Amino acid sequence: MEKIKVGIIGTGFIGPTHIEAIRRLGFVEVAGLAETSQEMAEKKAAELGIPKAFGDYREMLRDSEIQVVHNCTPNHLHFAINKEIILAGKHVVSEKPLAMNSDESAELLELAEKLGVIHAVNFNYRQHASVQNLKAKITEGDLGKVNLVHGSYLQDWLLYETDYNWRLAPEVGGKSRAVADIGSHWCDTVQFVTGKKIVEVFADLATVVPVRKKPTGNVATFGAQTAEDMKYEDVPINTEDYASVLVRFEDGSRGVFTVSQVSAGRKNRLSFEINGSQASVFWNQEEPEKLWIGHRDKANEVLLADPALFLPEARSAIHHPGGHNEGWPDALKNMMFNFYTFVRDGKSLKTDKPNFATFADGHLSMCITDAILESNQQQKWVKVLKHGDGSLASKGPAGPFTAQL
Ligand code: SOE
Repeated sequence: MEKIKVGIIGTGFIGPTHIEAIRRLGFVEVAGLAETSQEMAEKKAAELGIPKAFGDYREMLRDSEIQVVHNCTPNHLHFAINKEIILAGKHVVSEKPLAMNSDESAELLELAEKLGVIHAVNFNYRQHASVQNLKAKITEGDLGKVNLVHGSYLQDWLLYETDYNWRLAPEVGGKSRAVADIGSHWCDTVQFVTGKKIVEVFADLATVVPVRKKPTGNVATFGAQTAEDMKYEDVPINTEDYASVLVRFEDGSRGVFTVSQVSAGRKNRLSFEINGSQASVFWNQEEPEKLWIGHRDKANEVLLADPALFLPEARSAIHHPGGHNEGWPDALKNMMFNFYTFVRDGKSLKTDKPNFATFADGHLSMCITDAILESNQQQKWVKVLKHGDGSLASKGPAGPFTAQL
């Protein structure tokens, strides 16, 4: 059988992780990549062993061999490039956030549905084997009624005033930083496991480091700075390093989460606790094989990920026997596997239920972010509205992308 042919736009931090996950599938081939210049594209294609290099992503969109395109560019380019991918009739996997605001994400969702392409947004944390198993457990009623959901997503890669990255500039990263970048993952994961949508928020945001020292060169996400980068200019920062958000779910249940990119020692700690009427659970992305299960009338348990102990619905998400721990790259591989089997099997989002986050989830995430920003500004509860009239009126194409992911 012919392999599905894929093109990747952007090869900073996240693009190569997509490429690696795709290559583990076996039935999908990364046929091309696009970068900011022909020279850069050829250099990256040689490094990553990809046959076709494009200095202009639009040329790649015109290549009839390419069936699916991954948008791994910086945030400010997501909307326009996603739109062009859809208009080129290709299936699309986009990095989050889908766009710069929920009007734009509404437009993308409507366009993708109209043109019938398969659309996915890379909310990868829901693809961890233990998270898939937890969803099945909650659906079976193991926790009873879910009453409370709380947790945090903490990182430390922006702790120092000398830490700088394109995500800090609102015109590139967007008007929300910590909420859009990592709060979006927390919300997606807990909405996925509980099966309940967040409908109202009350937020408090803060910029802990108000002025940063920007190196004169580009710094990739999680990238260490070298001696050559040591020339700085002072820049004022007006996106949040920190947020705490009270949330209400559609059935009236409550929750709260904190996000921070300035918490020393916390590298990529997405964690949540769910308290149900019969039992509780706690999960932490940095130790993804463990699910703590809390009881009132008997000893608490830790369920170590093990196919023999998982519910049948979650077994396809775990690939090794218990104790052979799986982690972040494996969750990303599950995301790609679920997307590409959907494409390979000729399924349609109109009739089949996907096991990956679609542009509908990406749009919901944008609506939550918009509501959080409004709540912080107005210091009151704000409803998560699916706003955006979805008008397909054209916004101009993206132009060349210049920042590094
Ligand atoms: C940076 O905060 C980042 O790379 C996010 O952009 C990713 O979505 C998250 O998975 C890890 O951290």
